[in-house]
Amino acid sequence: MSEGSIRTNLRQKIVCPHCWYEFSPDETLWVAEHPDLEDDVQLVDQPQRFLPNRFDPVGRAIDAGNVSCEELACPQCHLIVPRALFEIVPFFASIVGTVSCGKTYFLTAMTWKLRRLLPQRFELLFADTDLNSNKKLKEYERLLFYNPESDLPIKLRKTEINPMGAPDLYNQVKIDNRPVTFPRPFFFVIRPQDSHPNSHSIARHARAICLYDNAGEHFEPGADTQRTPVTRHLARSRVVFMLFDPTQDPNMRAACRPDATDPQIVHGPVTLRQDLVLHEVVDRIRRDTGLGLSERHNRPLIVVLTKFDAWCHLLKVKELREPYKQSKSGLFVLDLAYIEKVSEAIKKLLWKYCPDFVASAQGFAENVTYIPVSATGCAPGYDPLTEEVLGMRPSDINPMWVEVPLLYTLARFEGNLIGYARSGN
Ligand SMILES: Nc1nc2c(ncn2[C@@H]2O[C@H](COP(=O)(O)OP(=O)(O)OP(=O)(O)O)[C@@H](O)[C@H]2O)c(=O)[nH]1
Ligand SMILES: [Mg+2]
Ligand SMILES: [Zn+2]
Repeated sequence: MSEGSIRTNLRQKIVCPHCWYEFSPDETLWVAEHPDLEDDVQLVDQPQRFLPNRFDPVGRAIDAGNVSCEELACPQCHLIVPRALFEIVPFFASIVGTVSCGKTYFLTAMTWKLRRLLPQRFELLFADTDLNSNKKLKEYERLLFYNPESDLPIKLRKTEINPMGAPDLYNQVKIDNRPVTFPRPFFFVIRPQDSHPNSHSIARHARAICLYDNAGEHFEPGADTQRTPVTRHLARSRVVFMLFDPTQDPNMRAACRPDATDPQIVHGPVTLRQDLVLHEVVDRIRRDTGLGLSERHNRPLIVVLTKFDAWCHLLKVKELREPYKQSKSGLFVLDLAYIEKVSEAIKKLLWKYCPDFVASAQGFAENVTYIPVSATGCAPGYDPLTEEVLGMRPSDINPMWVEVPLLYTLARFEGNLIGYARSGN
């Protein structure tokens, strides 16, 4: 995308959200539009990518069939890079955790909530970068939150690990003639609306958010390789959301049991080593960023405790109040004092049951915050005959605090999109 190209306000360096290659705008490939220009050399059933030397009057590249083109692609992996990433500061976020800890439910509930809350309370737009992104996530949002059959229990599928079985979750490309599998990111833009105090400088304040929904197996030792670099976003991420599921921890489960009704605690419990996932993630970040063993990561680590509805009695509260306050201007700000008070209480609780996990988290990152969330606000059903944990009825779903991990990170660490108040309760 060199002279005569479509935009003038391009970022100097772009990071590909698929393969992590960093490139300059003039290395950008375009996607051919002419129907004869099929079969890209690195991708299956995709139009050719090309480095343009001709542009039309509005700056679109012209392909070898004389057709003006729209889409842009990465010079290394050839996958399409949304235009937003050429103009807006990227914000990569990693969601990490064991199998079944609640990553996909959390991601779905978070994006659903942010779409509504950000315009209503914060004068911010939260939107898909284009119509094609986020198909899978929108389907999940539809099933949980816009389902006309709201009394029929629904269960989101486990995140598939076989790329052949889930083309909507993975991209397979050839790089240097070798097949490589990348997880498909989800893309959103957050930007100030007209009435936001920073609406005059959208380019500086907006963020292009890239999120990844890995399968829990991807965090097992040996799962991230040159051919399957499925978690390399960790090194680029502005924040790591380390999901911790108290129902998978035997000590917390035992403490919960007297008052619990959730089948994940009462029946057929699953115990998984969440400390090992944290160690693996820390090792990968140290390896890919060159962070020394005695150094602490300078990006925030948010320990997100999932399924709060199932263990809230351990904290002796049933519900968390909304962590927002309305400022004099009418705009809402984040109540940091309250979020940090809750974080301290959760840290204390976790320390009681899993001191090794807390010590590892604190030893890894300079900023660690503990945030409880519930993606569903209710327990899944249970079939005693098959001993299977079932789904939830959409009409019972009522998420709690799912948006708080991202809003807290943006407010504290990412410029002036979201205001916050620290004092008082
Ligand atoms: N009680 C309760 N259960 C939840 C909640 N969120 C998820 N679950 C249950 O946890 C199970 C696993 O959730 P997923 O989001 O699919 O887990 P995951 O981390 O994506 O798992 P993988 O895709 O296998 O890595 C679901 O089937 C739900 O029954 C919640 O907020 N509360
Ligand atoms: Mg999943
Ligand atoms: Zn790439």
